[in-house]
Amino acid sequence: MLFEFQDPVLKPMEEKARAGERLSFEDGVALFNSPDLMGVGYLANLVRERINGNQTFFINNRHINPTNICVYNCRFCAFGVKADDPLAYEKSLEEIFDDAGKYMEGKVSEFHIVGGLHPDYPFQFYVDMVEGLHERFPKVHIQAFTAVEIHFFSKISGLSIREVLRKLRDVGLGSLPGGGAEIFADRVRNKICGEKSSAKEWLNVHETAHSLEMKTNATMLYGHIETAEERVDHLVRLRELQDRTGGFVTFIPLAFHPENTPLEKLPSATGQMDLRALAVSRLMLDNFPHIKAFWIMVTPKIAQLSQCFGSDDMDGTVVEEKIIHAAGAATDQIFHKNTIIDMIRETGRIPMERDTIYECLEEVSV
Ligand code: V47
Ligand code: SF4
Repeated sequence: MLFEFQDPVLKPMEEKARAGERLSFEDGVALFNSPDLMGVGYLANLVRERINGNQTFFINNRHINPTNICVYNCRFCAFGVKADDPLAYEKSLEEIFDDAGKYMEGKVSEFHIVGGLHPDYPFQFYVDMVEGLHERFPKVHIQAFTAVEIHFFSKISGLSIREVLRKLRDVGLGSLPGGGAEIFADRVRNKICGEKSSAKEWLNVHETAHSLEMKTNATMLYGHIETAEERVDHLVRLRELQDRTGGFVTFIPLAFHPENTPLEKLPSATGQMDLRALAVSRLMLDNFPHIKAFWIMVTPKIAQLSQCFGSDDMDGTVVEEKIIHAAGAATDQIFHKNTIIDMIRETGRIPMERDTIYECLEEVSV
């Protein structure tokens, strides 16, 4: 059956999507601006099914946020606070190890660790954290520290990015999460997070990690002050790095949550925008193996719908999430494995339990 596009601008992209041909910057902008959301979703689904068939991935993981005290003041963030804030917290290494040990009966395969940039912790604290977790839970993959954190560790330790990554890798760090990318364009970065790593520095951390054979994720924070052109520029810069290294495994568009942030007058991202961001990412990032709809970020309902709008992953069981909940996320913080499996089945896709780097895959048969 032929699909009928409501927007003729999309039609020439169908052949490209089917053939795996690269879309241009202009195509990306047209996809973001097209009134034909179903047409954009149709194109993204062609690519999604060509790359990932009928499978939808999930992981049994735990998020750990060691501290919310942060030297920076990103304007989109409600999580980071100063040490004298009544909401400030610091977890000791023992508390972090205890947190990690909770719920271990669920066969956790990943610890996902990101936090504030603490003004006083030495780099050794983070080395001890990774080493201690790896010693206690040797089978669990440790995905920790955004590129912004790695860059900060390099500043406080005087070590190069490569040395920081090597030291952490040698004690058990498996891969890097994709946070801290926000929007690469200087205009936006200067306005919302001018103090922290630049786009060039973020990309350099990931390129260095890839050269050390470490896999990483990438993100894009959308739905604040960025334009369609700036979103496409972000995706194209990631695509170019992936062409050189092949080290990214998954891309996660992050919907801006305004509550309790200095930008709280801005409206929240709509469901239409969430689906479109996932679909356009799938279409532009032709060299990324996976596109993740993080259910905590976009709601479980959109995460389900997005399984036919380009995404092939729903993230995981999570248990405790503080960053988006500080900014008003109304979602739960925990999903039991069976709930995720049922949600995936309902979409008509086949649930596949994965590890962090999508190497250990198991079709769920119950
Ligand atoms: O860099 C902060 C985002 C990121 C808000 O790799 C916000 O699988 C929306 O690294 N509204 C950190 N987003 C979290 C992170 C992450 C998250 C999910 C999956 C993965 C992955 C990594 O959280 C920050 C920033 O982009 N963030 N505040 C907010 N108000
Ligand atoms: Fe700190 Fe990260 Fe929040 Fe920025 S986004 S203020 S770096 S915790």
